[in-house]
Amino acid sequence: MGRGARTRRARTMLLPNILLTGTPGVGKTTLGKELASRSGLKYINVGDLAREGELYDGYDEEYDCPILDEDRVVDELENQMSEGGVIVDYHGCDFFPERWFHIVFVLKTDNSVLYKRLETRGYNEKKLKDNIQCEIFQVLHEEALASYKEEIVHQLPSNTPEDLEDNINQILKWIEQWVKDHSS
Ligand code: DAT
Repeated sequence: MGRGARTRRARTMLLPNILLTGTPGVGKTTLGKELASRSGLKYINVGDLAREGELYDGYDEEYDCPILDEDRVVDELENQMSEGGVIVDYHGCDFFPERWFHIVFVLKTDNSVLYKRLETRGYNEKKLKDNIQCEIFQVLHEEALASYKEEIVHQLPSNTPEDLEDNINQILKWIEQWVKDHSS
């Protein structure tokens, strides 16, 4: 094999796309950033992306927050997602193309722990109650199961720093295996 062939192969190394989802406050950002720094994958926070690009479609008066323009978010991410190697963090998952993700993690946190985290964020009573209910009814787990193949959807406990470390190590191992399985 000549040098050219080797270089070409190195450049086309495949990397997986990972979706981190779950109720606000379960630890998606914390896990996503740490995972990115240890794996070399790129971390994208969809909430931040929308804010920066003003990817909104109106305002929700009841929930007092802008409404995400899902189509524009998908358009904005399409190129990067088709290259691979992206960790996406968002508290919703039914509007992304199913083909984007090789694995989906739904983080879950005990109610009392989540309540304290959201209280610290200064959420008002309604927002606190809605988010705790979202967690109790496993809304994001159901949404993930309805949107992706069951076998790629995994729940991860996210209560303690030990959980965080376990989750990182488990996902790093998964990435390593995925890369091995997809290299020729
Ligand atoms: P999300 O991105 O899901 O909204 P976050 O990463 O901002 O959540 O985390 C919310 C808060 O909880 C933040 O103060 C960090 C803390 N946290 C996250 N994961 C944790 C864990 N496994 N153990 C203890 N605290 C955690």
